[in-house]
Amino acid sequence: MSLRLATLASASALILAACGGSQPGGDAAGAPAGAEEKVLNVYNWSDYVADDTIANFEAATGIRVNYDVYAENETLETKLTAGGSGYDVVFPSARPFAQRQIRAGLYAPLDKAKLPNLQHLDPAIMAGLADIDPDNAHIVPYMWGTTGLGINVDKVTAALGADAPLDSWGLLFDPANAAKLASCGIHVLDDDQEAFSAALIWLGRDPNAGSADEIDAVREAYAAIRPHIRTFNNAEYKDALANGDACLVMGYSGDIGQARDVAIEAAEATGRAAPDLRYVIPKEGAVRWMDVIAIPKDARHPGNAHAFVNYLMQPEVIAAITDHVAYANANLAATDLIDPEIAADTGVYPPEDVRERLVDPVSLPDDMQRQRVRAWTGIKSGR
Ligand code: N2P
Repeated sequence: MSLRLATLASASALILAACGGSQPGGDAAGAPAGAEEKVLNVYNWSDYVADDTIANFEAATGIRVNYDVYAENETLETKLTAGGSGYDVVFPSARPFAQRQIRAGLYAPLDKAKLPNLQHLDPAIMAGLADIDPDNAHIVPYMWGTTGLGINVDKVTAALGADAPLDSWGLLFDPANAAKLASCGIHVLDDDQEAFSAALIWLGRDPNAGSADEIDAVREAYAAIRPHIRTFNNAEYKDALANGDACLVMGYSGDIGQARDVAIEAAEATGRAAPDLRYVIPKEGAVRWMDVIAIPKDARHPGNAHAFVNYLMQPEVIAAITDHVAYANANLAATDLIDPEIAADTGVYPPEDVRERLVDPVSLPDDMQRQRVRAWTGIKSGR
C-alpha cells in the first residue's frame, strides 16, 4: 500500500470510529466500537421501585436510564412479541407470562459472571422457577405478592354493618354485598388472569381451570355484580382507595399497602384521622404471583442491563424498594435490612397457614387462554 493510500485508509477508519453508529459494534450515540453508550431503557410495572432507585443507579454508574411503566403484562408482551421494543430490562410476571416468553425465545440468556449478586437470592425461590426456566438461565426473581381485597373498613362496615365479611371474596362476589357497596366505589383489576382466578376461588373451583364450564361460571359470577362495579383497572384503584373514591378493590397486595401509606401521609398533612385501609387475603384463598427481571434478546445495551439487574440484587437496594412498594422480594440477604413494620406485615409476608391457601397460576393451553381473554372482554363491557 502506498503511503498516501495508507494515510487515507487510517483517516477513514478514524472517521468511521468517530461516527460510531456506522460500524458494527458501535452505536448511535458515538461510543467507540465494542463499548455501549451509557444509556439503559427500562420497562417496569408502575410504582415498582423506590423514589431514588433509578437516580442512585445513574449516579453510581453514569448510565442514563429511560424509565417507562406499564400496568398490564399484556402491554409488555405485545411490545416484546412485535420485536424492536428498544427495552433493555423488563419485569414480566413469571407464570404464565415469562414462562411462555422464554419458550418463544424472547429473552437473552443471562451472563451470570456479570451478576455476582445472584448469590444473595433465596435458593428455594430460584429452584421454584427452574421448571419454567431451566438453570435459571433467563430470569431473576424480583418481587412477589398476592391478589386480594383492599378495603376501606369504615365505609364498608357503614354500608354492610359491623358483621361485614371482611375476610371473604363474598364482599365482592355476593351480589347483595356488591349492591350495597356500589355507591362507595368498587374497582376490579383489568387482568383476566387475576379476575378469573378470584371468581373461581370464590366459587370453590380450581383457579387454573379453563374449560367452557368454568368460563360460563365466571361469566355468571361477574354478570351478577357487573352493574355494581365502577371500573376495571390495574393502577388507578390505588389512588381511588387512598383518596376515598373507592371503598372496595380487587388489587395487588403491595399497591394496597402503598394506598394506605398515601392516605396516612395525607391525613397527617391535613390533621385529619387516616381511614382504616386494609389488605385482606380472603379466607377462601388467593393467587400468589412472582414478577421477574429479564433482558429482551434484542436489547441494545446488554452490558448496562446486566449492571442494572445486578444493582437491583444488592441487598440494601432491594430492601429499600420493598420498604417503599410493600412487596416481598426474593433476596435472602435483604431480610434483616427491611423495615420491621413491613417485615411483620402479614399482607406482605403471609404466615404459613395463609401461604397454604395461596395458589400459583399455571399456563393454560393457548386456545383456553384465548377463550378466557375473549370472555373477559365481554364481561367488562357487560355483554
Ligand atoms: C406494581 C404491581 C405489580 C404486581 N404496581 C403485579 N404483578
